[in-house]
Amino acid sequence: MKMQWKLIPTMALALTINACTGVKKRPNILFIMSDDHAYQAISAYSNKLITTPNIDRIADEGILFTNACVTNSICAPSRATILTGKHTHINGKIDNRMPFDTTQVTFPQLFQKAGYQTAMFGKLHFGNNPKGVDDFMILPGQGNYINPDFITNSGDTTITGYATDIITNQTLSWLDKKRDPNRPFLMMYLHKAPHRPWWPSPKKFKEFTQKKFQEPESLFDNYENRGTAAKTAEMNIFNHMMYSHDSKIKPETIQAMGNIEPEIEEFKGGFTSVYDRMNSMQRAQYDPILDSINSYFKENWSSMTSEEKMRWKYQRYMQDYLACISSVDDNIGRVLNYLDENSLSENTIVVYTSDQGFYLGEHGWFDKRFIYDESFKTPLMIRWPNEIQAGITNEEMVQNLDFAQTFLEAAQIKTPDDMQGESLIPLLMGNEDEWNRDAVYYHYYEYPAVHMVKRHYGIITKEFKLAHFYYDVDEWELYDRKIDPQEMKNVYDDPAYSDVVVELKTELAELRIKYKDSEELDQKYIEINKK
Ligand code: SGN
Ligand code: CA
Repeated sequence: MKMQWKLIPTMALALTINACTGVKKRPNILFIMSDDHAYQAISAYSNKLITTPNIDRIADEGILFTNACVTNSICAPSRATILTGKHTHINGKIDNRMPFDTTQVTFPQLFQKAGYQTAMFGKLHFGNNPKGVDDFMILPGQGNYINPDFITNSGDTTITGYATDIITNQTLSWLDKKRDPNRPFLMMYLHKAPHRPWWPSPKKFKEFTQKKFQEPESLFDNYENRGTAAKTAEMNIFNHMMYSHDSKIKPETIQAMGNIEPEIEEFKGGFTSVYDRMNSMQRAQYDPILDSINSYFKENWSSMTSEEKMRWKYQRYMQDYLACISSVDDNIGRVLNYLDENSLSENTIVVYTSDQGFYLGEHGWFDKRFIYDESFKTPLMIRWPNEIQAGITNEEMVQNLDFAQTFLEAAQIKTPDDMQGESLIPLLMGNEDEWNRDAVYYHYYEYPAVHMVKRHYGIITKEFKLAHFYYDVDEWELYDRKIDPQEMKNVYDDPAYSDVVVELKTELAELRIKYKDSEELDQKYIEINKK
C-alpha cells in the first residue's frame, strides 16, 4: 500500500507506522491561541514580567520560535490568514470590520474531509458558523470575560463563570466525552484573554494587584526620530487608556471626583458593561479589590504628576493583563495534564500562539497594529514528541501565514496550490537548510479607526525593516534591527543607508508581486472602507 507521506518528498517524519496496515498514524492537532498575548509576557521568552510554567512546557518539550510574526497585526485578519493560509489582501479580511468571505476554503474543512474529527472552542471573532468544525462553541464577536454568551451548533447559551475557565472546561469535556478514539482530532482551543479590558478572575485579581512590575525602557517615549504614524497613534497609556474602562475605576468614583474623565462615546459604560454581568456572589468577590483600587485612586490622583499617573496606569494595566495570562497558563496546564493522563501527548501536536503581539508599555503604548516588533512578532511554540527534538529554538522568520500548510503536511493532507505560506515541517525537523526565506511581507489597513494607526506595508529581513505609511501621509521608515532593536530611530533619510533603501525597495516590490498585492488593491480597500 502506498503510504500517504510520499506525497511530500521533503518530509522526513518518523510517524508511527501501524504494523498491520503499514499506514502511518496521523497526529492529533491541538491548536491553542490566545488573544493579544505578547511574547514579552511568556517566561519561555522573557522572565521580566511573569512566570508561565505550563506554556513554557510546550517550548521545553518542543520548539520555540523567536522570530515568529504575523502578516497584519490585528485580530480577525490574523485569524483569517491562519484559516486560509493567505494574506489578508487575498482572503479579503483586511481589518476587523470587513466581512469574512465564508465561501473560502479554510484548513479545518480540509481536515474534516480527510476524516479528522474537528472542534473549536472560544474566540473566533467572525462568522457564527465556522465551517469545517463538527462541534463548536464560540464567543459572539469579542465575547465577555464574565458569564459569557456562546454560539453553539445547537443554539445560543450563556454560561456562568470566567471565560478562560469555561473555554477550557468545554475543551476538556469534548476531549473526554465526544472524542472518537478511532479518529485523529483537530481541536482549536481559542482564549479570549488577555484582550482588553483585561478582567482577571477574582483570585488572580487579588493576587496580581499586590504586585509591581518593571517598566520598559521606552515607557516615556516622545516619538522623536519616528514618523507621523507613531506620533499620531492613539494608544499611549497616559493619554488613551481610560481610568474607568481600563484601570477599573468605578463610574461613581469618577463622578465623586468631579467627573475627572470625559466620557468617550466608544468607551461609554465600559466598566459597567462588565460589572453589570456579575451576579451578587461574583460582585462580592470583586468588590473588595475594586474598592481598594478606587480608594487609593481617589485619595492620590489629584496630587499625582503626569509622570506618576502614567506609572500608576502602567502598573494597573500590567496587574490585570498579567493576571489574565496567569489564568490562561493554569488552564493550559489542565489540558496538557489531560493529554498526559489519557495517553494522548505522544501523538498530539500542541501549538501555542497568539493572534498577534502586543505593547506592554514599550513606546508608551498598549494595543498592536504596527509593523514594529512588539506587535509584529507573536509567540509560537510547538510540541510533537518523537518528531520535534525537545528544547530547540529557531530564529527563522516564520509567519501565521505558514500555519495551515504546516498542519496539513503534518496530517498528510494535500495542500491547496493557492495557499501563500510555507510548511514549517523542515524547521520542526531541524532541517534548516531546506528553508530559504529571507524576508517577510506585512500589510496593515484598519485606518481611520480605533487607535488611529495609519495604513502601512513593508518588508522585514533579519537585519532591517522598511515600511511605507500611506493614505493621508506618504512616509517611509527604515529601522536597523541589529543596531536599534527597540526601533527608536528611523534611518530612512540617513545617507549611510541609501543602498539598503534601494535594495529593500526592490525586494519589497518583488514581494508585492509574489503575494499578489498592488497599489490597485491598496486603493480598492480604501474605497471599500469609505462605503
Ligand atoms: C476593541 C478594543 C481595542 C482593540 C480592538 C481590536 N477596545 O475595540 O482596544 O484594539 O478591540 O482588538 S475595548 O473596547 O475592547 O476595550 S482585536 O484584538 O479584536 O483586534
Ligand atoms: Ca487580538
